Amino acid sequence: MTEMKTSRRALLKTAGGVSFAAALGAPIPFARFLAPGLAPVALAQAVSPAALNKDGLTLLNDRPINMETPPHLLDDAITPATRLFVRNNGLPPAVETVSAENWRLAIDGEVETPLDLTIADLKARFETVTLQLQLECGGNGRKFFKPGASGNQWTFGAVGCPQWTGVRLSDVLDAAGVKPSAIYTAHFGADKHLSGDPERHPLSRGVPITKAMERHNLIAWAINGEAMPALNGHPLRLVIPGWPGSCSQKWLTRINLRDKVHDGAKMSGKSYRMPAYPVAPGTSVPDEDMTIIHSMPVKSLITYPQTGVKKRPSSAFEVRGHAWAGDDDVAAVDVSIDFGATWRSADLDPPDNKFAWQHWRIDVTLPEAGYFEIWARARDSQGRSQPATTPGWNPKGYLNNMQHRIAIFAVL
Ligand SMILES: Nc1nc2c(c(=O)[nH]1)N[C@H]1C(S)=C(S)[C@@H](COP(=O)(O)O)O[C@H]1N2
Ligand SMILES: [Mo]
Repeated sequence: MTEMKTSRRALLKTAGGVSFAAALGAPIPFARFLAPGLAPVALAQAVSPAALNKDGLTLLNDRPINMETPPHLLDDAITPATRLFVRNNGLPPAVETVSAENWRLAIDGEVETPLDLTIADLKARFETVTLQLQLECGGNGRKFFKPGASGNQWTFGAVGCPQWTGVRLSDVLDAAGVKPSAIYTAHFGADKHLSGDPERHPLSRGVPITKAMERHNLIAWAINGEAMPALNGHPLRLVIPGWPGSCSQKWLTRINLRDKVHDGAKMSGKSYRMPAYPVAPGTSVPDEDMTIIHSMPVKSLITYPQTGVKKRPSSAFEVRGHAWAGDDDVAAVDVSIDFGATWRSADLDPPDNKFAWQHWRIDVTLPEAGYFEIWARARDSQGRSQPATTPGWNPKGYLNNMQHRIAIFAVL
């Protein structure tokens, strides 16, 4: 009976984790009759992106909360926290239960000395670094695969590149003493499984130890110099740039080093895995033929102008955006205004630091009045470039790095 009450109570919460009663500022005498999943109408606005301090994002799902950013709102060189997408697999810890002062991070498993650290310990014992690091969901672009895959129907906006402040994951692992037997990390966070079952994790992924020791991975507590938004992992998260966002555990409480590939939630089956060989769209692929995604592929976004706007023919305007390439660098960005028949290369900046996205710009003139599209195509340092349409179909719709196209009307 008590157990039923607890899980029932867990359901009586906003998607942000606050209890309905607390959010309303009033008890709910008939709470026992409120159907699971039915939010009080007085809170109907509470799940709007603006109410969650997310500026202009598109809400894809509110339990769990998932929001993406329209490309033109990603025009800043450094993504503002208010415009960083949100991808939750479960229910974030209730805001009132999160205290940065009391937060603990455990480092255990295949280490010489297990550590139990507060955020103050992290700041005192390790060098604080600030890096601009890209974060992209492995399912970004899922919407465009045919046949479609279940899951959030991300278009282009499950990506961002803010500045993160924290300590290097490798420094912390070094302090714990990585045993030669450690081959994989396992990450754990304080969010809850949607079922309310405390034994189940919504997400627990990891990376090979060689990737974990890469010097740009951070255990971060700040975005752009400020505390992270609750939905993006406050007070502590991992940032493992270049790999699927799911490797970057939010509300980080524990990193366990393992002597085998981690088998936590969403590590196995079809999750964050690709067929080991190309398959025809719609193929049912046996689990044993699925391999774990490592680096994300090369990709670019046009962040200015906004799709659909009007421009004057025969007068130049700037087109700009960003490009990134997982573990690699971007070597070139080309732009086409004639549906891919001809391409011109854009000016491309080097990254601010390794794993920051790279800005590009080009002046474009539309020759006459009418409908045009602007296409952008990035190429990485290994010569791989973005396909015009969806790349290799896969059961869960990952790694769609097709070119971004925008519509422009040239009007006299
Ligand atoms: N604890 C926890 N960490 C998590 C997730 C989650 O559901 N729970 N989602 C992951 C996924 S799939 C992505 S893409 C990124 C998204 O980070 P963001 O919400 O800050 O944009 O967080 C990752 N870290
Ligand atoms: Mo993700």
